Amino acid sequence: MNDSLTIALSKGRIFEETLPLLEQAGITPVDDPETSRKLILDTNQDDVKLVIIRAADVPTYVGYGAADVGVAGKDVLMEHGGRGLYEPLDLKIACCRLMVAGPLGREIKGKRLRIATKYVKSTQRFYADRQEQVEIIKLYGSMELAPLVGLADYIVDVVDTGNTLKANGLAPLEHIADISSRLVVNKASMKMKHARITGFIARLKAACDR
Ligand code: PRT
Ligand code: MG
Repeated sequence: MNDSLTIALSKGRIFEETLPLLEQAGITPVDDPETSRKLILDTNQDDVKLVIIRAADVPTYVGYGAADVGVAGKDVLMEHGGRGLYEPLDLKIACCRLMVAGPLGREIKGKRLRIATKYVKSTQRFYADRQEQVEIIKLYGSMELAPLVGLADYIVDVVDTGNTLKANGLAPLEHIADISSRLVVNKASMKMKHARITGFIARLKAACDR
């Protein structure tokens, strides 16, 4: 049986923070994705490959089985819904908070709030739970700009240090969820490559607990 392992990762903070965990699990990439143009990276193990994709695409690749496992932020998983995926391990990396943010001290009363975000589903759920009607404007990035130019009253975005908000005259206002990155596993791979994948999960878990 083919027991190869394909691991989906995104460039940037997830790659950087997953790398030490992979190394402790015995997997070292041969190329550096920040300098290589390759989208499929070889590792020190012949039958282990890394595929480098956009953060928001990781659940899709793993859900369809194009990668066996992957690392994705909980923010991304909450939007995706998790179809076809197991989420066996909190890697406790790339930690941040999903927040409502906006200008301090602005009184908005008597009208329907406009919220700009790329996290449409999480935003819908948050305001629905509070039985508040809001208008959600879908953006793909630079959410901080929206309240500055009158596109929206507030934004929903992930916040780490809060420096980006502050630099734009905004502040975190309401906490929606604590976010960290999770290992996700394709459900069919888990069945077909059970020993391989449970072994991989156990080694990653040991690395996280260290
Ligand atoms: O950047 P790109 O458009 O390619 O994709 P992406 O933004 O989805 O990927 P990436 O690599 O930026 O983020 C991957 C994952 O890292 C996210 O899904 C989160 O789970 C997690 N994470 C942790 C963060 C942050 N911290 C974070 N600070 N993702 C984004 N940010 C943004 C934040 O929104 C702000 O604009 O980084 C900026 C700096 O944050 P402050 O608060 O430290 O100023
Ligand atoms: Mg980003």
